[in-house]
Amino acid sequence: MSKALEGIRILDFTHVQSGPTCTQLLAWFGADVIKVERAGEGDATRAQLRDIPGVDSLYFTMLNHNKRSITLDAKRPAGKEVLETLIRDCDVLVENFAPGALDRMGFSWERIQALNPRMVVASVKGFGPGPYEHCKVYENVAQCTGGAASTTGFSDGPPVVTGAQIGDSGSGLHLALGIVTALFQRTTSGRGQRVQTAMQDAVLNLCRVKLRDQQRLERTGVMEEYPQFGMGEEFGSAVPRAGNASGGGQPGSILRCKGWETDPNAYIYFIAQAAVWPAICQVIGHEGWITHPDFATPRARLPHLIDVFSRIEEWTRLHTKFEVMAILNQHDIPCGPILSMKEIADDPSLRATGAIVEVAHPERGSYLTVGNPIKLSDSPTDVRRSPLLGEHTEEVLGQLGYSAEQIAALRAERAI
Ligand code: CAO
Repeated sequence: MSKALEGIRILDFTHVQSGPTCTQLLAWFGADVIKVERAGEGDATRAQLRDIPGVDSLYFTMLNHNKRSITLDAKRPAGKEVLETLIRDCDVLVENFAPGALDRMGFSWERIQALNPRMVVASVKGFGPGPYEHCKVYENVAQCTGGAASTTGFSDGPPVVTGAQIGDSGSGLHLALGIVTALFQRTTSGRGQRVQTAMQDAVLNLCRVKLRDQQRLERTGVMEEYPQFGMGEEFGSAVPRAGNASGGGQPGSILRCKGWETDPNAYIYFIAQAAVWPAICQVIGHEGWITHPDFATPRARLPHLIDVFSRIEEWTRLHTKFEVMAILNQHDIPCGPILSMKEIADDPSLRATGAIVEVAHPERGSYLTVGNPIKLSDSPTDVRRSPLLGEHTEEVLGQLGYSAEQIAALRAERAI
C-alpha cells in the first residue's frame, strides 16, 4: 500500500526531542527522512541516558524510527557543498538548532530560498520574536514559560512540571502540522515557505483552558469548580493550581482504590458527570443525594465537591481500580484507572492496536516503543528501527549522484 507522504524528501537537521518527534511522524507517513548528524557523536541523545554501554540509547531510538542517517560536517566547505545538493534535492528542511545556528552555518532563509524556492523550511525555537528569542530552551523551560507549571500541582505546593513532554513532543506535533500544511499550499503556490513553532507558544496552546480561566477569574473573582472554592480559600489575581480537579465543566478527582496503601498507582480518576448523577448515587449507596437540595443539581453540588468526592472515595476504596472501572462502565460513568508505565507496557490491547510496538535493533536487541498514534486507513504505519550513525551516508550520497571516489574524497576531508 502507498504512503501518504511518499515522494516527499525531508532534510532532517533535528536533534534531541522536539524536532525528531516531528520528523519521525513525517517518516511514519511515508516521507524519506534523511537525518544529518555530525560524524563521531551524532545527535547528542544517542549517548544520553544509555542503558547499554556503547549502544544507541532508547532516548534516541524511540524518536528516530523510519529515518536514514548520514554524517556531514556542515561547517567544512566540502560539507557545505553536499548540504547545498541536499537542499536542492529535498522538499523540506527541518531544524531545531539554537537560535541563529543555521544562519551561522551559512544557510539563512534567503540562501535556502535561492538554492530551492520550493523548499519548506521548518524550525522549532524556544521562544518567538521578543525578549527571549535568543535563548536556548529545553522541555521544562517551555512548560514553565508556557503556563503549564504555574497551573499544575496543589495550591499549597510549588509549581510542578508534567511527565508528558508537551514542550518538546508538543512542539514537534505542531511543527509537523505546519509542514504538511505548507506542502499543501505549495501545490497551488509553487513556493516553499517558513514554518516556525515556538515551544512556549505550543505549551500555551495546550494550556488554552487556563487562559480561559484567567479571564473568568478576572471577571468574577472566583472559579467554583476549583478546589479552593470548596475549601473557602481566597483566589488571588492569577489562576491557581487546581490539584486534580477537572479542567472542564464536569467535576472530577483522583480517588484512592483498594491497595493504595502499598501501590502508588491504586487510584482512579472519577468524573461526577451531571448526566449520570443518579447512577453515581446508587452505585455508592447514597440515593438520598439524588433529590437532596444541596446535591441534586450541578450548581448545588459545587460548594460540596469535597464532601461528594470523599463519599465516593469511601466506595472506591473497597474495590481495585479495575473493579471500580468495570462497575462504573456498566452505568456509563466516566472514569479512568491510573495506569503505571509497567501496566501500559504490558497491556495486550495497546499492543494489538500498535499503540505500543516491539522493534528489533541490531545492537540492542528488541525494545518497546510508542507507535504512530495517528492512524490513516490508506497509509498504515510500519515502525522500523532507528538508523545507526551514518548508516546511510554512502546510499544517500550515491542517490545524489556522488561517485565512490567522490565519497572517499569527502571522507578523507572529514566532510562526511
Ligand atoms: N555540522 C556542523 N555543525 C553542526 C552540525 C553539523 N552536522 N550539527 C550541529 N552543528 C553545530 C551547530 O551549528 C551549532 O554550532 P554554533 O553554535 O557554532 O552555531 C552547534 O553544533 C551546537 O548546536 P546547538 O546550539 O543547537 O546545540 P546545543 O546542544 O548547544 O543546544 C538546544 C541544544 C536544544 C538547547 C538548542 O539546540 C535549542 O535551544 N534548540 C531550539 C529549541 C529546541 O528545540 N529545544 C528542544 C530540545 S529537547 O528538550
